[in-house]
Amino acid sequence: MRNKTLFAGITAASTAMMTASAALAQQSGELLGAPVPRGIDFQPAATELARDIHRLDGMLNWVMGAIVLFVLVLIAIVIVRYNARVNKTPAKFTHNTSVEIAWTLIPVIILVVIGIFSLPVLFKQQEIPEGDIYIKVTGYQWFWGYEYVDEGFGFESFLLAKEELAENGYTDDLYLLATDTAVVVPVGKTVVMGVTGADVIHAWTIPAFGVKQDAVPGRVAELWFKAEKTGTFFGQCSELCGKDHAYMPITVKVVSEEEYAAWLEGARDLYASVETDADVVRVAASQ
Ligand SMILES: [Cu+2]
Repeated sequence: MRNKTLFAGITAASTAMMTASAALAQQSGELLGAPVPRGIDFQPAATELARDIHRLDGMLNWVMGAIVLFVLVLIAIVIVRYNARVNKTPAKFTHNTSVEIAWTLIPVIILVVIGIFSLPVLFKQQEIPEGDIYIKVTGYQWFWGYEYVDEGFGFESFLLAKEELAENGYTDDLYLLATDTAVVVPVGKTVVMGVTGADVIHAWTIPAFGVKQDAVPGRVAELWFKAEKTGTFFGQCSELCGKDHAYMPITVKVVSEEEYAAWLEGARDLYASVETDADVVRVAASQ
């Protein structure tokens, strides 16, 4: 009875939570790519890559569930039928060729089937298309630097302190996710990001986009995404990079093309004169 109530409670709570977040997204026509309290599922997908990953995860869960169930049934049969009380004279044989062939071949077939579904997803992530916008992102201890390569400007992105959230238009629960400056990209355009590190290994990610890439010093790796919905999306450095690893979040704003053009206008003036750490590093390297 108690379990039933608990289960009903969990169901009701999760339904309410899903309805609430769906309503919120519908209201503004915008997605908020952020974790939710007590959430256990993925953040809603905002790119085809993320949708592919979710679909693959769903499929793997069924495969995994079936295998776990099968093994559980086998163990149950052994417990019930072959315990010392029921099975007084145990068999002494040690090999069974057909069973051995089966338990070798069937897992191989399962792995091949998984590969057929998972490899295309992996290749889609790793085969970088021609980008409409190219942004170089550099991980520093402990903030991110962004360069809009074709536009010739760059800026740095720092964690917003709790008391700075409201004035920047963020709610309090976005602490450790919201940054002072955000990466702004237009909806429906292919964005290619060159990811590197300046000091130690960091990792740039936006879960709702289905992208995650290590930022390794001395190497520029690439990732790409094409956001399908406007909204604000958050991520966090995902490679343990030192004492402030938890304090270098990532904020990406996906806006309409017109808004992007307007932002670019302002950003060119605003950031062109700002000397970033990246410039300092470049100057130092060339000297
Ligand atoms: Cu980091």
